[in-house]
Amino acid sequence: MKPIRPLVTSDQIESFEADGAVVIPGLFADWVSVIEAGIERNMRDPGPYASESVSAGAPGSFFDDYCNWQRIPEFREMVDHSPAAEAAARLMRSEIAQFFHDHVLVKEPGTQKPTPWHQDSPYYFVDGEQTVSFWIPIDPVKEATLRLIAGSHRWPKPVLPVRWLNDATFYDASDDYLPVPDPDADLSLRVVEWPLEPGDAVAFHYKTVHGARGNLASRRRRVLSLRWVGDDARYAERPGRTSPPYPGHGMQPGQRLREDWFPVIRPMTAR
Ligand SMILES: O=C(O)CCC(=O)C(=O)O
Repeated sequence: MKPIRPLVTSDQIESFEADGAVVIPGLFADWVSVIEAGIERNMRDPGPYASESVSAGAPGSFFDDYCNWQRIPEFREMVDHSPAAEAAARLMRSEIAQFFHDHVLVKEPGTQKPTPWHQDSPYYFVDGEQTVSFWIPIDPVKEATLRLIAGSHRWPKPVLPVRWLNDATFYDASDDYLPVPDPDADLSLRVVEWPLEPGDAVAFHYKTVHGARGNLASRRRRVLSLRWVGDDARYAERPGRTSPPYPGHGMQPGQRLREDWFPVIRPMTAR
């Protein structure tokens, strides 16, 4: 009998805790066609938050859209039935995996636009140490892969969030943040990045600083990110409209995210 391999090994959990990021080869290998169909449906029928981050006249396209899982059946399937919830709970060492949102990120061939270095948590209305996103490419990626600054999830202050289109400050109040780092110039920062195959995943903490190069390859770079929180996550206010905004959510600082909008999955085998 073949031994049963755990979804996420102890070594992977320890790397995730130490670096704020870890690669999990093949985690979604059986889900590539589902994700592909979902991305295609999403791009054919974008939602209200769909956005293009390449300026008019510049080469290529960087499409992103999020919060579509309730209307895109393939994404709902990923939330309910893929290994994501169980792997998230294990990585966060959490009883629960609560789904925050889906995010599609497609860089067409010939796109020079890099994804700016950023942390996700300053854009989000959630605080907590138990957080994880899975960045799942469905095309092979090398240079256009996700790049992350190891250990940045433990930095003492958040990094200034910026707008992807033009690098403008995301909130008016910008004093409480560290400047956006440039790890290609500051060699004291250690960048981790991996060439990936379709269905591999990079799991990373919401506070891990990350970015990506443009896509100068001859093939598309289609990615689905699935974002989760754990037991300690609480609603937090930010100095302006967050991304995603979720208008009318009605939550107060310190409350858990409402379960009717952010479903809680209790993976039976997670601990
Ligand atoms: O795909 C990219 O270029 C950036 C992805 C990202 O920022 C994320 O998934 O949080």
